Amino acid sequence: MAVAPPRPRQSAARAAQIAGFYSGNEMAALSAKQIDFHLMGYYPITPSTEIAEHLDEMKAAGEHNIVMVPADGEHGAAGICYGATTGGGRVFNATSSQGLLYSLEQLPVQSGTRFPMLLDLATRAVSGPLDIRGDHSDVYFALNTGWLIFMARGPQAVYDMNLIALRVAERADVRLPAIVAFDGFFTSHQKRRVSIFEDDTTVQDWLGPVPESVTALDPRHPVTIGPYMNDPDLINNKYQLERAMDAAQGALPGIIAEYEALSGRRYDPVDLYRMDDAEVAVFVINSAAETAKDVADQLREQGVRAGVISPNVIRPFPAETIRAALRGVRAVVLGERSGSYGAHGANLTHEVKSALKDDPENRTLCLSRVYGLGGRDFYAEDAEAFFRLALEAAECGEVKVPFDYYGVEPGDPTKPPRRRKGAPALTREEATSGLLNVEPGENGRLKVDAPPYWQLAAKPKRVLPGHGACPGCGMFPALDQFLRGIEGDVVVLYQTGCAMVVTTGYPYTSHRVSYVHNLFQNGAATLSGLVEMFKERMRRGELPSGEDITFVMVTGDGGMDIGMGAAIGAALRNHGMIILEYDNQGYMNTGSQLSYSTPLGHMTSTSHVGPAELGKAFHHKDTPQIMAATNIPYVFTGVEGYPDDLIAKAAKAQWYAKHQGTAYGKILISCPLNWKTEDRAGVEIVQAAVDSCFFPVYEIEDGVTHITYDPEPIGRRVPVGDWLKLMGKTKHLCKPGNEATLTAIEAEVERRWKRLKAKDENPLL
Ligand SMILES: Cc1ncc(C[n+]2csc(CCOP(=O)(O)OP(=O)(O)O)c2C)c(N)n1
Ligand code: SF4
Ligand SMILES: [Mg+2]
Repeated sequence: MAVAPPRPRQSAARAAQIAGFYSGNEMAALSAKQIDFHLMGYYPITPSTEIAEHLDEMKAAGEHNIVMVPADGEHGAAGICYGATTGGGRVFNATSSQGLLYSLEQLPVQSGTRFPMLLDLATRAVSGPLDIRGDHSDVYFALNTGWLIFMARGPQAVYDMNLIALRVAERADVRLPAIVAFDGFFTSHQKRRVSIFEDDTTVQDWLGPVPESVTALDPRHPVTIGPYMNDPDLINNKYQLERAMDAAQGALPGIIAEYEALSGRRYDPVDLYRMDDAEVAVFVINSAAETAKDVADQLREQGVRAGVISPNVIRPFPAETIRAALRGVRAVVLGERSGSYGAHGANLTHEVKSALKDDPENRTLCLSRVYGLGGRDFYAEDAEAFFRLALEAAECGEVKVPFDYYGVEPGDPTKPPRRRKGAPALTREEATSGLLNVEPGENGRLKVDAPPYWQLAAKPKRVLPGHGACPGCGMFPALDQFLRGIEGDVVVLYQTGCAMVVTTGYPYTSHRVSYVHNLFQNGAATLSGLVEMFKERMRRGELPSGEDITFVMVTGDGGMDIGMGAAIGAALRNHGMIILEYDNQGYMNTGSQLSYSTPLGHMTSTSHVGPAELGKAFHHKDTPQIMAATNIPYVFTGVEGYPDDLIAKAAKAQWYAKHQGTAYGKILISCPLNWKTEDRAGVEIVQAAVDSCFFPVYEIEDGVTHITYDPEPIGRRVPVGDWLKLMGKTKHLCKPGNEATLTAIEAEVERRWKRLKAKDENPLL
């Protein structure tokens, strides 16, 4: 295939623009489309997820050709992006919060080997506890990674900064990756009147061709990227990185001026508002700065010479400009949306203070305040309170409280999350029906003696009703069935996902048993630690003798993507615990993005259906078979429609967890909201998934496979299309023109089913 020669960069003159009404995420996606990145590696996380969603939608409509690679987690996404940059093209990623932290160790790898790319960060509070709203605690973790960091205070700035950042990043004397950070929800989701360049070519001409550099894709000129490097080269490498930051700082004014000529918009590294004669100032970043500016105007009307300092770039840190701006200021409040716990001020406080230290004539009093964590709003009265603090210090000539948190209450440590009234902790007697008996049987299989399901109905639920799941959701009916098959005390760990989100909104909890949350990349490791602590404390006699706890991890299918490594690790170590996956075929609590368990062709918010894309591009993950390959004693699948089967499997899982090691099970559950079905249709759809053999119901005990429900001999097998036609997300697969995808799904289902049957028939397989 012929490759079109890159367009040369043209001289800048004001280019045609069109007005629109877009959010920060939309502007991020639009700029990415216009830049025409070669590749985007991504993993969904609120509030940045929409960026990949918008780009996928545009791709399905045939509006761009960016290769969109859905990663198995942000660490994977960062690796995909890094690898792609070593191939010499333009690369894009978007993330937030824990996503940035999960990829953190890759960031210095990339800056240290000097491969530029663009990462959009819709900022969000770092967990834990988990909070999806915006602060700057995530971007602060990137301060030491060697990435350029631009701050964008509104949707327009997101677009503009993306173009400016990439120009700086790709300069031959810089060659550093860049982050453009904007406030989660406030900027990422709120729409504003904005302008974008009318022609994509304006953007591409502004950037020019991808600069020639080291590439791993030129076999005639082989290169060694990332050699093992020791003293003295490593320190020299870092010194060069520091010089690259200097080069970026030096290049910024020229690039900003060029961009102003092209767009009419100017972004100085530090936004100085009415600072010329200011005697008091507030230093805040991003959207809060706009609020502070309004308040500065009001104070000026009252005769107070107030000003606002707000950096648009924090790496490289514009120390000199800030130093100059504060020279005549009597007091400044340095407001930061992040803590640096134990450091007596967050990071930029110390950077501003150290900038001032280099000016022997500076007498500015500095007050440092952490504000707005976890998305706590910053209103005009808050900005005014900051100015009043500065005024007070200026008037009395001293800083009484140099560092504090703003807008907090001490809280009451005696108030843990509450169960709803009338739902005390379960007693062991209540949790034990006494009706279930499991013992070793013949042929290496356990024998379960269980009553019919209805007899267990009297057993109290471990998860209380009244949680926030959607109407018709299959999650809790199936979980409840499973948990009824478990006798005695249970401790649960829920990974991040719908089941966690809808049951534990602080200060309430729906759990009647002890519950631990960890993010879904690491729940299995966390629970394995708890299991071992239980065993050790029992051994030391620190817990009451006879204490007997079954440990159950509840995870979504997405948790078995990003958390696969942790799950496999726990399984290989064979801890006595149950990993229970509820599979709703996507990342549902974050808005229905594809997971690796989403089947081929299914429509999600990152696998759209359109002229250029037909849903998810690859087959669903066979997680039970992967877990079986770890040789754990018990693996099973199940559905709510076969309660006796599911309860027997729960009882077996408990026995294996107690006596032999890890048990893993996958339950297919309906998600009416994102499967786009009637609320009541779940049981029928799941039954069709089972009867079409898409979701076989089976168990693997001690490595031997047993199909526990076979639709074929009883004449219930249905074509895969009969299942797919029941859901809004798959109806397109049954329409003329899409036969190839339907055939591919049928073939894969058949291949897996035949292999399973062979295993069922031959214990050695
Ligand atoms: C490191 C990290 N990346 C991404 C997220 C965002 N996130 C939380 S839950 C979730 C999807 C969970 O999917 P699944 O496990 O299938 O559960 P479901 O929502 O479908 O119940 C995502 C993407 C996060 N919290 N942390
Ligand atoms: S999004 Fe789906 S899985 Fe999540 S609560 Fe709603 S119906 Fe249930
Ligand atoms: Mg899911």
